[in-house]
Amino acid sequence: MAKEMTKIMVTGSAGQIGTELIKALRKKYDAPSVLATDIQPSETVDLPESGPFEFLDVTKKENIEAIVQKYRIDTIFHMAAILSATGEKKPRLAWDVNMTGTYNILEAAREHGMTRVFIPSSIAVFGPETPREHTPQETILRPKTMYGVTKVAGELLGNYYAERFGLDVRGCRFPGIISHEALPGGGTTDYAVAIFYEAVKNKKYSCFLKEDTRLPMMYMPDCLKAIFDLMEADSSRLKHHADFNVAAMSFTPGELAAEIKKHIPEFACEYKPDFRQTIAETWPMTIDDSAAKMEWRWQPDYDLAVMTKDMLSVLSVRWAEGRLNY
Ligand code: VAH
Repeated sequence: MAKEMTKIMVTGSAGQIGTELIKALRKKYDAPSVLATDIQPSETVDLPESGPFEFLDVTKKENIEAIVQKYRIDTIFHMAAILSATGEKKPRLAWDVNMTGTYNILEAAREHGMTRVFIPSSIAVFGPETPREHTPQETILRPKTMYGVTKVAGELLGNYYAERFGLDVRGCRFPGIISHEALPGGGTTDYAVAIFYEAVKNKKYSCFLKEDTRLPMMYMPDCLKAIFDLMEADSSRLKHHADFNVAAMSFTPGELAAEIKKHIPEFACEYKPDFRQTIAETWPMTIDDSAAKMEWRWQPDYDLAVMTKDMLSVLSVRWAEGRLNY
């Protein structure tokens, strides 16, 4: 009988995915059994009051141990990470949080015989030597960012714990994620979040990537669907562990701007590439996610048109009600 996910902990709960993962987990599981944690103190974290919160610095093993014992955690969604752009400005911080943090989480899960651990990976594991069109599941992983280095190492560590210790570690290589809850947090793909806020508020945006920079992207509801589908998949069907390619759509800033203009005709976008252009050009343009489709029936629901309509409708209402907070 597969062990159940009953006492759940989410790290990085104030982050872009964590913010919405907490709400989705508390909706699906028993809310008091879903513990939100983050390095930001509770008073600064806009988390739903529907469940427990603890301050957690994942680089401190003793911090994790105390919380895991206090709440008898059996499942961890380890979302705490420093993303690509911030990681290039603060590589030591990215290494400490992404590597020491992930090692500490895996060790705690192993020592406590936990049911399952989710560790997100990223298309940032790929580099300029990787085929950029229809990037394969098995291919060259030579990233050119510290974030990418930590994500490759995180996948390898997760796979090691799965094969050496039998720990049920699962993870996806997420593309850029777009959402209307948490504000952009230091990612190279975050232009695709900021552009919506700027379009609603100012009807214009200055993009830090070139107009024709194609990147794989995914709307938050599909990101959450991938996490739930993978974590609830029958383990006997899984041949991979912590490194599934997943895809939903691929677009350029120019294509996204054109889609926004269908709803806001006066919207204007200019392009002023910065250091993040160099990062983006080392990443894939499209992804082959056939392994995820085969092993756990992955299937996205949102494309560029549907996502754009949804993002603009949510943010326009928030702007009209004076709640945009951007
Ligand atoms: C970043 N949003 O830009 C993250 C993501 C594929 C990129 O991992 O760093």
